[in-house]
Amino acid sequence: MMWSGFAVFRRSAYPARVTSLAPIGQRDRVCSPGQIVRTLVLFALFCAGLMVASVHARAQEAAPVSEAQFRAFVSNLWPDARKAGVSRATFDAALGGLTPDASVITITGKQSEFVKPIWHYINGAVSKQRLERGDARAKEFEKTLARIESKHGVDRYVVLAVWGMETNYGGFSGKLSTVRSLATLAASGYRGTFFRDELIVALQILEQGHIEPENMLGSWAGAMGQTQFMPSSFMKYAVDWDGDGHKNIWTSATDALASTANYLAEHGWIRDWTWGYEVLLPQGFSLLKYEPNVERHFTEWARAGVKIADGSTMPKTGEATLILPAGKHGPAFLVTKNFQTIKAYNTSTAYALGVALLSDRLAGTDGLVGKWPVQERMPDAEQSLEIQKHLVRIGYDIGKLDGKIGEKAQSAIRQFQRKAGLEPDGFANLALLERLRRAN
Ligand SMILES: [Ca+2]
Repeated sequence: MMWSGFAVFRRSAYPARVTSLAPIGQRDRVCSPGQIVRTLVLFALFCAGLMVASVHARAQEAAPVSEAQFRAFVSNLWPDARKAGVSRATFDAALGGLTPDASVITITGKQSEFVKPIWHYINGAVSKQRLERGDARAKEFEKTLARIESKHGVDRYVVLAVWGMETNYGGFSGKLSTVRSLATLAASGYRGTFFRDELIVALQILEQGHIEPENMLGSWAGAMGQTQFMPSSFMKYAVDWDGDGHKNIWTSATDALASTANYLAEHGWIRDWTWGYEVLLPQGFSLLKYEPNVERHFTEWARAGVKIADGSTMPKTGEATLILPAGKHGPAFLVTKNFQTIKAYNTSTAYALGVALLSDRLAGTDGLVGKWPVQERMPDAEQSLEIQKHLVRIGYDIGKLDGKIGEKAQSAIRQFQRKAGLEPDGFANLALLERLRRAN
């Protein structure tokens, strides 16, 4: 559903978001919407697991679209729109007289300039401003959030945190015309038929009368409103909570909150269950024995001496996975399947952890007990690419060679560390790069 990355673009004056990007360290723009397009390559560009692109994604720029091409595209679109149940009146109201938006084409080609470590991203996610605004919104929507939680089974603070991460609790949802953005990308042939298909769904949404064309606004890649749903996600998951007959994720905060809860519930959120916990690992804890990213029963983690950081009792049922997003010297977390469900919104681990930690803070808990290893020397994009190339040379599958260390690369790093007799924490710092160079 969503694309993220928006925040990133915003910085450069583009109000859009693409797949999961996150902005890091900037006032409100921490991340964006997500999921969906996970099949699209963009997400890989924007959100790479633990390192988050902070500026622009390394992407192939879409081809420019002339007005003549755009008009031809619109003419060719009509038969398919009609088959999808779109009336001529709706079609003309949305697309008549429309011109391509060159700024959308430009955004697709922005290059990634650098990557920032996860703690910059997390600090932006739980910034003072975001917590204060979130607390105010929690009060304002207290009763609605409770009812939404009761109906959909999703923790109200997680719903609130997603809203905060996506659009700063409805403060910024993008001001571009969704139809124009999608039509421009589709006319360009960018990413195959993805944007053309989304455009037809956007027209169906207009046909159903949920919103007027001029108010169907969002980010450059088509993520709409306060939930940053792509049209196809809107169709599947949007909810008319306030009962006015319109699924209005643009200007109805309660519709947006309920739609987010419904989205998470439909993606497998386990009712009344947590996303996970910050944990403390005991002295001598062996990552060789208890490798990260392997699911184990909570009781097994307890037997290994792992404790919940705030002193609460480990659950007696259920499974969790250890994640070390900044390696063995950073904070450690046991995450449940609900953490994976947050990733349905945006596939980035950094994003999911941002939502999770923001939700905890909004629920009134203290901040992290563990400290981020801020003194670490971290690789820039070029050095991250070098890390990937070394891993490939050694024979590991790291996914896409893009200078972003994602989950596949981390898995490869853990395998390399294990072979080299190091603790397999999967953390890509400069010490790892030096070790890889010596492994030649
Ligand atoms: Ca409504």
